[in-house]
Amino acid sequence: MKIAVIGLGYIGLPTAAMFAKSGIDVIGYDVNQEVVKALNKGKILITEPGLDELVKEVVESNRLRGVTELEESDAFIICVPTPINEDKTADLEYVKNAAKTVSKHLRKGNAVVLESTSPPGTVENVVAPILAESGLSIGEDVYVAYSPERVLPGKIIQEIVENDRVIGGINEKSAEVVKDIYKVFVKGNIYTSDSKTAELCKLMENTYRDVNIALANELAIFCEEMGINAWKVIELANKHPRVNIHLPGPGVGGHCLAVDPWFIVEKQTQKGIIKKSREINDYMPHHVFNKLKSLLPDENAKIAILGITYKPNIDDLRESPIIELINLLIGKTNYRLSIHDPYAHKDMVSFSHLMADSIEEAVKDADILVLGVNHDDYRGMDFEMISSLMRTKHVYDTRNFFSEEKLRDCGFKFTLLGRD
Ligand code: SAJ
Repeated sequence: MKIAVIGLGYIGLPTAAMFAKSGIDVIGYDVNQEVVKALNKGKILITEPGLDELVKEVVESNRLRGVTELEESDAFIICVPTPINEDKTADLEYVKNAAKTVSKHLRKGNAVVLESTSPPGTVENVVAPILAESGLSIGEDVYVAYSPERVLPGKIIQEIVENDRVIGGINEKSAEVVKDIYKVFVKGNIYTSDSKTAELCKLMENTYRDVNIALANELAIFCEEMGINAWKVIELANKHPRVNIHLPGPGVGGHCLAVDPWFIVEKQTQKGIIKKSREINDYMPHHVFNKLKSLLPDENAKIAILGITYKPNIDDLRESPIIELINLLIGKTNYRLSIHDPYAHKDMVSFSHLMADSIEEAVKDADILVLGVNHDDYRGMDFEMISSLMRTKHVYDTRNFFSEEKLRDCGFKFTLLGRD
């Protein structure tokens, strides 16, 4: 069997490598020649724990190779991005282009799988008609299915194998054929359904989290008005066996939770809680911005921000709420800013001149330290030393991460999102 993976990003590359590791002949196709060139040297241009070793191994054993022209294969797996347009609808250009490329190489008996997160109906109404241009009968000559990725960035190698998987076929035969393909490396259960159900299932997984986090954020804002600790409320409420409230914070980032719910909203005639939740979560950086302004009435103040990625211990800045906060501070105020993040490199941001090389440099002469993301690197920080460097000893914790007691012992004022 030979498998072609189209799109060698965070999902395509590990998928290609996993099939290759299972002994299958795999080609990886990407429109970006740099990615293909690197792959053929056994190298990757993204950061994901364990992926570099895995790719090196399968490239060296000639199981995986990068191509700039797609070739005939038995199965084609499309893993291209689905960005979001200005008007919050899905941009399906990459999916359409990938499907067009595949349709030129299709033969009877092939399978085509879409993994890209897409609005319900994409496989049936967008991908299948393009594949039909090959002249083959979709569902009979060519098996077509949707199979969403569910992996958590930072844990992809483990989760791609262990997580349960949903495969939604354009018909039953397609679902069964594609299930047999993924069986070679997936250890989790594989469930089959139709393609629209699988598409919406993927979107609802992330929407469930987004709505739940919006609930926590609404609670946080309410608790700040009431002087109640939202984190404590959630901790205690979650002792109930059927309650699982997520955590509040400065907003929701990443290319999944902050985007996928919109792919449902775009198809809804009656908008409701899903759209509202997106708005609540998108408001959170503004909430933190307003809080900072109220804490620091003098715009000569210096703000040190620690942690800017969209979640802890990864280098991904996509949709990061802290970047949004920084842009608000730069665009609308005259505060002096100093920013630190052990994962974000200077060349990844537009405000590289504000990036400090160390925590010490960031907090020097600052009037407030804002914790944006709870990276492990910030555990056990030496607050005695930090207090000697700051001009005003004040910490604003947006993640309930630091020990308030320890900070107060070092003479800090402590402000907690969701309480103060
Ligand atoms: N966040 C909160 N409160 C919480 C949990 C998260 O504010 O209680 C924030 C985080 O700080 C972050 C954002 O939400 O900014 C998203 O983080 P995440 O860890 O929830 O999710 P992602 O976007 O990294 O990955 C999600 C995962 N989906 C689910 O857990 C349902 C992953 O399994 C999916 O594969 C991925 O989206 C995707 O590609 O769709």
